[in-house]
Amino acid sequence: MRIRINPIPVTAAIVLGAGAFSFIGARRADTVERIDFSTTRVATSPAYDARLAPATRATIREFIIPVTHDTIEIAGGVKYEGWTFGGTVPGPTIRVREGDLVRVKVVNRSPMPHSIDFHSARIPANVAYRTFMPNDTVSFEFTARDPGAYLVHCGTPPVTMHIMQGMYFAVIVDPREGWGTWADKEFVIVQSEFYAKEDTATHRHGPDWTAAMAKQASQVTFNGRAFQYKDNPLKVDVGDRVRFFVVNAGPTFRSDFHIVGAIFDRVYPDGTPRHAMERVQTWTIPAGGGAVFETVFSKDGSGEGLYPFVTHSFADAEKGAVGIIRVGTPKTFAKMDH
Ligand SMILES: [Cu+2]
Repeated sequence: MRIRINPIPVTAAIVLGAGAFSFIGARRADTVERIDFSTTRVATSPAYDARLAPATRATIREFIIPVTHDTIEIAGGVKYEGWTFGGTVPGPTIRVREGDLVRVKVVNRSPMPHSIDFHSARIPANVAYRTFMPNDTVSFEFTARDPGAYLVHCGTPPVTMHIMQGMYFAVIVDPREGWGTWADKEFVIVQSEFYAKEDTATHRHGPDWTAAMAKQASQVTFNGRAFQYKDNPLKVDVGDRVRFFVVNAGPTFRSDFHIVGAIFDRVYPDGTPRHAMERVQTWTIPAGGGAVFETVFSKDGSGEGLYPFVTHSFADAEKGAVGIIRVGTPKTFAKMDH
């Protein structure tokens, strides 16, 4: 049981890292961490930075999330007029621990109404997830009771449009006692699809509603840009145990997550340790769902080399949902054709 001692007023906006975490006997004081998405941008060049840092030891988490309309790159050289949380697609990953108090303030800095929907919260949707106007804000808080890998998205109708425009990111809620296994590297991967059509005058791309209703995606991506990890592989070392937090934003397609040349030692559907499965080749994540995958690139197994990760729904992989994991520094083959 968590016991609060001398809680710090949230209005003080104190940002404390792990070094400032204090113990008093077996009890700990609440510490507050405030993260503003407008100043915490994820690097998107040369690829969206999929590496995931551990959660800090703060127990009260405040997030300020601006909604913006921004130009994003959904494939090499393909500029798209998107809608975002925090200026990137996907927005930054929120990582907290089971039991943390999560405070959210969303600021609408766009010219049209939007909203936010946290799948990780148990909360009255009509209040927290209401649509709000330009220059307005919405604030709510919830206790992260349920460990998992969750989707956050805009829920303003038509929801398909707001998601296909780029309004989503991942929330990771670590189990209170951890995942039970050590991970040398952790990555977050958000699958989503775009329905883009080009404005022939500006060469910029915008949404194709007819294509979206016909489920005719133009790109299917990992972390918002087609094929980006084919050109810029995720790098791990030989012997690493690697944990992937995979969230499927959709809006419509499923994700059949698979690593060519590896077998998942563990899969946690929904990212819940209670759902643990062992020795899995492929696992399907529904639109609006998430899962945690673990594998070991051991020397006597999936050792040094290149390992494509895909959605095994291969028509979608052909449209961009394929990347490479580079284990060690393989010299025998420089390219993979998957
Ligand atoms: Cu929206």
